[in-house]
Amino acid sequence: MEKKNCLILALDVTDRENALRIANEVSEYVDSIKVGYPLVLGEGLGIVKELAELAPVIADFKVADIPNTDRLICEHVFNAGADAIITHGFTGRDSLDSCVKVAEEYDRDVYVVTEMSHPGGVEFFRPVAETIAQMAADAGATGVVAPATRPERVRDIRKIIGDDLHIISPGVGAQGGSAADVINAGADWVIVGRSIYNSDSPADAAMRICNEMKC
Ligand code: FNU
Repeated sequence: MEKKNCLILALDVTDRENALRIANEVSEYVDSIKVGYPLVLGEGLGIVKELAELAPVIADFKVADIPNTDRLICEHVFNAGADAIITHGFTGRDSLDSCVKVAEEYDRDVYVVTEMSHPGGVEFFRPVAETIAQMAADAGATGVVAPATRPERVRDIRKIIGDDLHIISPGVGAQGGSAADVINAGADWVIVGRSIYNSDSPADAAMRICNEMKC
């Protein structure tokens, strides 16, 4: 993904019409559009191809299965036109290796969740986040997902993965995180959903976040 605005739109609306309207309105401000279960379960995987005409698509399926199932999921998602996939890491190195292998075959990207951004994200992830980050680096992932709600954790994770891997960071706005703070802590991109798609003017909301980050 090319870094222009350091902003990724989390497009968690559930219908095609709204999704395409919002994506069109904000496309000049975002480097990528992240889709997940809400939109894909609502409209089907075909929505990925339509959105990919506006910006590269990250498929946030938090893949978490055995290597063979992970492989099948990644193949489907990349064939559908996604540029990148988000996977979990707690399933272990063999599962992650399977996703990275498919991504290499398709020349696409893999991001691994280290510690989630919501309050419950500390319960089980906190003790293993650094180990997962190290595994992501060892496995040759493109980058990791780390919480904008805890910039100090983004700093910790950056120390582990070094400068080669990217950090994409959700939790800005609706979850309480600040875009500027987490970019200063070492994130490459912020991921923002509700603060943009629930705004009366998604384009203005996206522009304000870009101005705040001065990326
Ligand atoms: P918004 N997301 C997240 N925290 O919020 N993929 C994580 O730790 C994580 C994620 C996603 O709060 C979440 O599913 F790994 O409305 C949603 O799509 O700005 C987006 O990031 C945040 O949306």
